[in-house]
Amino acid sequence: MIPQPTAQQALPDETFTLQPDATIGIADSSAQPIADRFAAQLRRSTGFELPVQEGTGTITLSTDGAESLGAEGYELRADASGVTVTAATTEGLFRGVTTLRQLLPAKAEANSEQEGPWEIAGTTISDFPRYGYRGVMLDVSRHFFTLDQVKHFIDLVSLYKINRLHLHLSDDQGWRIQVDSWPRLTEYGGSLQVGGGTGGYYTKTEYAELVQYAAEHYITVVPEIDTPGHTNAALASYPELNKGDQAPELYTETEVGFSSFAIDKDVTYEFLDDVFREVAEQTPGELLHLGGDEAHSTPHSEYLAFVPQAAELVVKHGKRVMGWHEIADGSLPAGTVVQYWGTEDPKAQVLAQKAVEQGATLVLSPANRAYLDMKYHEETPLGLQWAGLVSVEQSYSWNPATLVPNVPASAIDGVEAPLWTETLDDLEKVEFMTFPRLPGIAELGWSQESALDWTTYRDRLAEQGPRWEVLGVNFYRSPEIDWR
Ligand code: IFG
Repeated sequence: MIPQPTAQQALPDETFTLQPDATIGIADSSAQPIADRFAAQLRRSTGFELPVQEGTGTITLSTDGAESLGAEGYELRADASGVTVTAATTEGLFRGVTTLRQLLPAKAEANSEQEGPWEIAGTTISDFPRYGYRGVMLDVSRHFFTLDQVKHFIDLVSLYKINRLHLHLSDDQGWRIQVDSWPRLTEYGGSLQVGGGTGGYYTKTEYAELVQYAAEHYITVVPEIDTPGHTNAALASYPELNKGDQAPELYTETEVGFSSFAIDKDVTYEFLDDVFREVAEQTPGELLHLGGDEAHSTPHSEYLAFVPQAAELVVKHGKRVMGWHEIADGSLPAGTVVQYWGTEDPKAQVLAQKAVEQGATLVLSPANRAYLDMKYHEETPLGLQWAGLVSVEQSYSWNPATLVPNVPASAIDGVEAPLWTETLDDLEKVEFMTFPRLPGIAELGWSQESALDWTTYRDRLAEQGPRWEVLGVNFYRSPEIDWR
């Protein structure tokens, strides 16, 4: 089981077996969508009818209990008489059903009918997450990923109780989200991608469908519009955004730090006001990420003047600011979340401490631990290695509570694993770099500190292999793990 539940007891001599006449009971209609999605999956793999009905069933999903376990908590019991999942909210129920999926044999994930038996060893679980922010980031700018590809990614990461999807929607190589008031951002700025191939972008309809699909998996989308650097796609689309009113060419290489908004031009803030307004309107979540990283072509004094102005525009449109840790050098509005992407580099740690001193909280994405685009080892054919080689063990063996020195544990909102896509242009490559490291980051975000132990974790990770094979996940079979 990954993430390890907070409390789990085996019920020896008790085994639950799903029979062909099994039913799924829901205490009230709020559980219907979760029950329907779960039943549909089990019907495919077992061939059983599995009707969903009001009231109790062989498997009963109810949302009238477990209040003490919080919004994402749940209780689960499986014994010879059946399975019950109880939560105070549908989000908690979804987390409990996610656990139930892992208690069933891996073949329960199959898209075609499999032989039984469908057994679960008797157990009781009482579970809730350590951190509220358990994220993954997909860079859809360097290489564009379609709505269906992102949906598939959401299916996979939701298996590990990930609850935030940070979409890196703009960068030097491509602008990926429709902005009605500045249409050339996508028509022109979204037309290419790294390597010079055809890019792409999400229309507002597609983006709404993406946000909805994530919400059905109890994942909140955190959109990022990277500023004031990583802006070549926008600068190429509108000459007036440039200091000298000259638009650069579209860019399809992979250098960083060469682009900057014109900090002292009013049009820059008119532009961001429009962009943040339109993005905020499509964002049910409370966070809007304004980037802030690698602004090497923005004079630092101008950067310090820019951040509060950009942040003010995010707040104006009803969102809380999120940004990479460089923004902490400037003054931040209340409620800001600073994303730490440092390694052990003291300068980055100082910025994280500055963030906390001014009341911000932290999401931890240490590049030498959580960057899923880092190579596993020297021979990994994909990915980068500027932050070092990140083995499966390296990505798991760290403690979010103590990673950044001299900040209180209460300042940590959680963790996020970024997947930058300079070298990744299809789902197979995305899966190869994401699995098997993402589940470990998800565990660091969900499980109690006492559960974090590499020697036992690696055995639990090995048990995920058969599940990924059934699901067709192109995971890296790291020699660090004794795959089943
Ligand atoms: N740093 C850049 C990313 C990406 C990354 C690749 C951040 C915050 C290196 N910024 O990470 O755009 O290029 O590993």
